[in-house]
Amino acid sequence: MNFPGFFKGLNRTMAGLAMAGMLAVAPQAALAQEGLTQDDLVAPAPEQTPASALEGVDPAEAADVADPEAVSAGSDAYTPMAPTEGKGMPIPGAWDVQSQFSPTGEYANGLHVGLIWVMIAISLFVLALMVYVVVRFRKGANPVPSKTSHNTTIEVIWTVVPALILLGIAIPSITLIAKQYETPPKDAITVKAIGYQWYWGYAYPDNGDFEIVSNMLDDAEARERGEPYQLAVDNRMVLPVGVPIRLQTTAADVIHSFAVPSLWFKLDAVPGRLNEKMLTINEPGVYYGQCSELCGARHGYMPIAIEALPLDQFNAWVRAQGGTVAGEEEAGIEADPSLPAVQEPESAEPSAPGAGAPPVEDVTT
Ligand SMILES: [Cu+2]
Repeated sequence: MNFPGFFKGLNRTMAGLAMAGMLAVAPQAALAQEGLTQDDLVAPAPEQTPASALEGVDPAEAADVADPEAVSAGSDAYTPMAPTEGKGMPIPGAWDVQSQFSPTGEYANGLHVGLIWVMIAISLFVLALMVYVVVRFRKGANPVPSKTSHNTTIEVIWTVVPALILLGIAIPSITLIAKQYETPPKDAITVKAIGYQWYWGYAYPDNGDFEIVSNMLDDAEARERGEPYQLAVDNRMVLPVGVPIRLQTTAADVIHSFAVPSLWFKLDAVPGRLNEKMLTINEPGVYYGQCSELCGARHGYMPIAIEALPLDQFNAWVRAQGGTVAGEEEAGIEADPSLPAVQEPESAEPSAPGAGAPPVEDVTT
């Protein structure tokens, strides 16, 4: 037996055990200093459903968890818009970020593309310098190397020029941050996205405070509707186009994140907190997203689908859901949920038939 080797091995083992012991003891020691026990730090466990049971939850059943009183039954008068292939959704084999359909998204994408050109220019410049040095100063062409070690002019240039480039990048970069935190104007339409395990609820506090529950469609249903599976939902979040939206997020159980890549929108939905960010959508369309915060067993199965409609069609949809449109109560006109939505389902183009004025009589005539 090789004794020195054996003892060396033993030493390592002992050192490892000692280290593990230290790590195990250290947290307790820290707690003891503050007069706490481990139990104080552990929140009382809420009533937990076993993970096996959660896996089997049918999305339709899961929807029952929400307050049924608050949930609108929806209306047959409204037919979901057909999505445009490749718009507002990921494309197989795509290299770049999704095309952007919000002003902030367009700005951010412009910065992204601009930065790529800056990187290409710098990379090519450095490559050219390296090729020049390798060729011009190789041993064969330059047998006696120069002993120059300082050149003030060049040193000033290679300090100042990169600093100016960074300054040039910082300006649009900080502008983008400011745009993303811009406060919505007072008259922005408030819509609230509520994360549940594992579906989304969309509340419209400015429109009679009804709530839509949105569950993922299964493969067959999504196919039938011509929508991408795992992005398609039964009830979409319907939003108006071209007006600022105060999009708020919160959650009922754990942290979720409301993210729609083609609208440059991502905001955590945290229980007990109300986060908000302004969103303006440039044009009608269907824009898909997903929960982007690991929230449990069915985290990957709570997609987001936003249907953006011109304001009059949005108002018609609101009425079809039994909601109210701001300003109409003052005019003495009751919102009538039985009125059909003024909407052309196949197209949300402003000139499309049916995309006319909302069903509101002019009371002055
Ligand atoms: Cu989630």
